[in-house]
Amino acid sequence: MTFDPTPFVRRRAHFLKLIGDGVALIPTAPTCLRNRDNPHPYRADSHFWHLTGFPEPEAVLVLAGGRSILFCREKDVLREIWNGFRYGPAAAAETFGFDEAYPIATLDEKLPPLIADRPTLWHAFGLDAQWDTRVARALDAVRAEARIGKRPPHQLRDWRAPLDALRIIKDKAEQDLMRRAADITSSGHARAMRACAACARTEYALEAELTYEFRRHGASGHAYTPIVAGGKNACTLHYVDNSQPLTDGDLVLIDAGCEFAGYAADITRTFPVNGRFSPAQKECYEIVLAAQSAAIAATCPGVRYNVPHEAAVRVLTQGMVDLKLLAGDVDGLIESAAYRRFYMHNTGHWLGLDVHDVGDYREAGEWRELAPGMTLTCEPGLYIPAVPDIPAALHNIGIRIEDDVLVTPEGCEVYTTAPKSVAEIEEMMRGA
Ligand SMILES: [Mn+2]
Repeated sequence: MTFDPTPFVRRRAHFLKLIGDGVALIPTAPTCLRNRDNPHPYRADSHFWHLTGFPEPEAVLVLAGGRSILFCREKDVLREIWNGFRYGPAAAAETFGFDEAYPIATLDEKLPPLIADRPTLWHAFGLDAQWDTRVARALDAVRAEARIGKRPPHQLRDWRAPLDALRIIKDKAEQDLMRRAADITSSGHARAMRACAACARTEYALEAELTYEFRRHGASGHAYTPIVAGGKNACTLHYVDNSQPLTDGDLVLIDAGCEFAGYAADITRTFPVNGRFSPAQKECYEIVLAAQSAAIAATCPGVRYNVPHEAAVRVLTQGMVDLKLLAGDVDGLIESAAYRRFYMHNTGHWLGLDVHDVGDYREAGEWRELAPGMTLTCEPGLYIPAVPDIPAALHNIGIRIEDDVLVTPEGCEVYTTAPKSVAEIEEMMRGA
């Protein structure tokens, strides 16, 4: 499959226009050791990836004067025998559509003339202390040439604000990749349900089913550490040990998503270990499902970000009253935030290259209006602790249902399709 640089070239052109006669310096992520000389699998920085699609470490994108310039590793026959293919500057420029490309070893020498006499330097302060130092050195090198008429940029700005604003709207190419990530993740969750019904009766065995399904469809792996939480573990919101046996009669909550071509999916499903919801489990589940339906129905352009959350909270709070978890009138319980005892998180977040993607949630003090191309999760939940004032049948029930939603001109599109209704889940598990 040949790499198509078109969407990346288009994004760079867009950003170049935005910075005018400024210069932007955008490095990719450093490699990171796991222990001793053994690195974590490499992943590019999301901003750098969004503008380049270039997968190698030790690379920097410079945008200046309408041109995009890559600094990257040189070809190296010996290193390539050990660690694999490198593009090298010439092939990188050709393949990824850069106007110029140079060896990364020449960066410190080439940077001062690139930034000299430009009014604005765009740099992400504090993202990487070593990189901050390197940029400061380049600025000092320009200042040292003041007497021959060179001027350093007199305005320093952070490129994260404008790039985040670009990234929050997903273009067509991104929508296609996110749909693919969602499809793979949906089949991973379906596989975990079938495996649970058939034989896999530990949290880690279900995690393995997800990993298998993600990798065999070409995803690079998990987009974030998966949560496979049986029984009361589901009430620990960020439980990631995934180390326990599953118990017949309990629910199991799985929050997992693959990463495909850099893009995250993020699905949560909750299902009975033995394949049949108990009456109490079903009652709770239907409340969360109704809350999610209300939130998805409220997701459309022009609506403020908090509106789907408030729709979910209303349904959940009514449900808490029906379950006798709370007493009082729904408006009052929402007003006093009493519902937070059983629903303590928000109903969603932006989704994209990062699972908790970039982009402001508020603008000028107001929740932001949704617009076509924005992509967010919808994930209401209900978490009931085992305490004496709560009926025992409800103890340790933790439920979350999460799907990935694209805002469209007409309303929204739900990307994710893993079995979700009680009937769909029970049928999927019966078939196993
Ligand atoms: Mn999520």
